[in-house]
Amino acid sequence: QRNPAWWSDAVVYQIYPRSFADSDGDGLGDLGGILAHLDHLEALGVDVVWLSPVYPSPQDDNGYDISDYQGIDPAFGTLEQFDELLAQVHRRGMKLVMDLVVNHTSDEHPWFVESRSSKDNPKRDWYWWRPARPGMEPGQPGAEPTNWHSFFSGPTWELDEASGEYYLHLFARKQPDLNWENPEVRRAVHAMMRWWLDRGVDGFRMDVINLVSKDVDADGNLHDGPPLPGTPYGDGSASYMNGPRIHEFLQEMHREVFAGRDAQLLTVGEMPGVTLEEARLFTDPARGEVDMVFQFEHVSLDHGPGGRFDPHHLRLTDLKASFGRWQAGLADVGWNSLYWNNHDQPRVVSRFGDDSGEFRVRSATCLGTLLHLHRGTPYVYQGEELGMTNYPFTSVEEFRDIESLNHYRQAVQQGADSQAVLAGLREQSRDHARTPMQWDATEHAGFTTGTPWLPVNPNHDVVNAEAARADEGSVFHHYRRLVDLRHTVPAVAHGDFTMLLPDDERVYAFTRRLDEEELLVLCNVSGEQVRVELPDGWAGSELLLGNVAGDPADVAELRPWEARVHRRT
Ligand code: TEU
Repeated sequence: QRNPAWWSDAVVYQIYPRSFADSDGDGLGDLGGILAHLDHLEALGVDVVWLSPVYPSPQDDNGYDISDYQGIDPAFGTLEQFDELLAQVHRRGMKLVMDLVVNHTSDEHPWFVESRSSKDNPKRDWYWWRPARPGMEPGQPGAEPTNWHSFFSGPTWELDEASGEYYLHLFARKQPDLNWENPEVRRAVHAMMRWWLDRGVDGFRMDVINLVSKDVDADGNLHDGPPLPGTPYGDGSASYMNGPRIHEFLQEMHREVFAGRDAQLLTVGEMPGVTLEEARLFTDPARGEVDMVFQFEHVSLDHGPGGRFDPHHLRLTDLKASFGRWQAGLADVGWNSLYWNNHDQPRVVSRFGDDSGEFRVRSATCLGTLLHLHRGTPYVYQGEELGMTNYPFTSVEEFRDIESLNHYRQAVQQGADSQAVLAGLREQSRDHARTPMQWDATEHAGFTTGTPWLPVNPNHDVVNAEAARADEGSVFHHYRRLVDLRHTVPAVAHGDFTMLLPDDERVYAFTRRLDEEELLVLCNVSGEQVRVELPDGWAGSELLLGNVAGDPADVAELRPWEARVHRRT
C-alpha cells in the first residue's frame, strides 16, 4: 500500500519564469528573479521545483516553442546562471524538474529550418510534410492534408509556399510537430534529455507527450476526423491522442534515458484527453513509462459544449465522481498527480471558490485542503499559495495569450458576438495564471522595477507574499501546513481513499486510512453553514488541521468554506 518512490510524499511547485520575478527591470521574469526568491519556496516547504521552459525561443507561445533545446534564452539568463540555480535548489534540499517540449519545436529551430529548406533535405522527414489534398491546389481553401482543427484555432496545417507542401502543427503555426516515426528524431530527443540529466536536473514534465504518436497508415496517410459543428474543421484527436505507438515510444525513452537513474527522478507526462484506463498503463511502474500523468478530466467539468471558452458552473457531485474514479482507478497500480492550477488554467479561487473579500482566504484554503488530502503528488502553481485570483480583464486588447487571441479572432470571424466571446475569455483565459507574481504591496507588486509584460493584478495591495508570510491565518501558511502534513502524517501520502457523501452538492468529504490511522477530511465547498451526516466514531477525534479559527462545536457542523482534517487511531 505504501508507495516506496521518493515523490510519493513530495509536493511540487511550478514556476512560470516570465511571471515569477524580474531581476533586471525589463518587465520579464528571469533566472535571477528565481534565485532571489528561493527563500519563499523553502519557507513553503516544497520538495520539487518544476520550471516552465527557459530555453531559447521566439516566445510565440511563451517558450513552449523552442528553438534550441540545450541553452537558456538570453531574456531569462545564461547557462551558468542556470547551473547556479540548480546548485542553489539542491543546496536547499529541493529538486529541479525541467519542462520537456518535444511534440513540436519552434519553426526557428535549426532542425525545422533545415527540414523546410528543400524536399530532399535529410531532415525533411523529421517533421510532418504533406502535399495538398488530392485534386486540389496548395493554398486553396480546404486543401489541407486533413481537416484537423488546431488547439489554437484554425487548421493544423501551414502551407510552405517554397515547396508547395504543408507542415503539421497541432498548436501554433510556429510550433511544427516533430515526426516521432523517424528514429533519428527520437535519438536526438533522448540525447538532449541525457545532456540535461548529466547536468544534474532531476526529471521532466513532458509537454503534451501523449500526442507524439500519430496514427499514420502504411502509405503515410493521416486521416480526417469527424466534423466539428459550426466550423469548417474536424476533430483529429483520434489520430493523435494516445496514438498507436505511444507506449512503445515512452518505454524506449525510459530505456534510453532513465534506465539506471530513474529512482532519483520524477517524470510526469502532461496528457490532454488521457483516460483512466490509459493512465493505468502509463504509470504502472512495471511497464517503465512515466511516474505519473497530468489528466484533464477535473479541469474540463466546467466546460460547455463549445469547449473551455463556453464555461458553465461546476457541480460538486461531478467533481467527486471524477476524482473518486481516479483515486480508485490508480489505487492498486500507478499514481495520481493532483492539481488545480498551472499556467494554462484560470485561478482556482476565482473558478471554483469565492474570490470576494469575505471568502477569498477561506475558499482558497478549503480548496487547497480538498486537493492536498487526496492520494497523489500535489502540484502548487506560483501564486496559488497566496490565493491569487483571476485578473479583471475588460477588453480583448489586454490579453497576450495566443490561444485566447486566436480563439477570439476565429469566433468573431465565424459570427459570434464579440462580447460573448470576451466573456468566455474573462472566465477561462490562460492569461489569468500568467499575470505577475505578487510579492509585496509596492508598485508592480515587487515583480519588476520596469513595466511588467502583463499587468499586475490591482489586488496586490492585499494579496501578496510579504503580507501572507506575516499572517499566520493566510493562504500561504495554510499551504505550508498542508505540505508539512504530507511530510509528517504517513496516511496523507499513502493511505487508501474512501469517498463519503457522493450526492452532497455542498460538502466534499472522504476518509484516508493507513494501518491503524484514519483521517476524515471535510470541506464545505459553499458559502453557507451546513450540517452533514457522518459515520459514527468521529466525535471527539483529534483536529489535525482546519482553516477557521476556533475549535468546532460539533464535527458534523461546517461553517462557510470550512475545511478540516480529523484523525483517529
Ligand atoms: O498544453 C497543452 C494543452 O492541451 C492545454 O492545456 C492547452 O494549453 C490548451 O489551453 C487547451 O485548451 C501544453 C502547455 O502546457 C501549454 O502551455 C502549451 O501552449 C501547449 O502544451 C503547447 O506546447
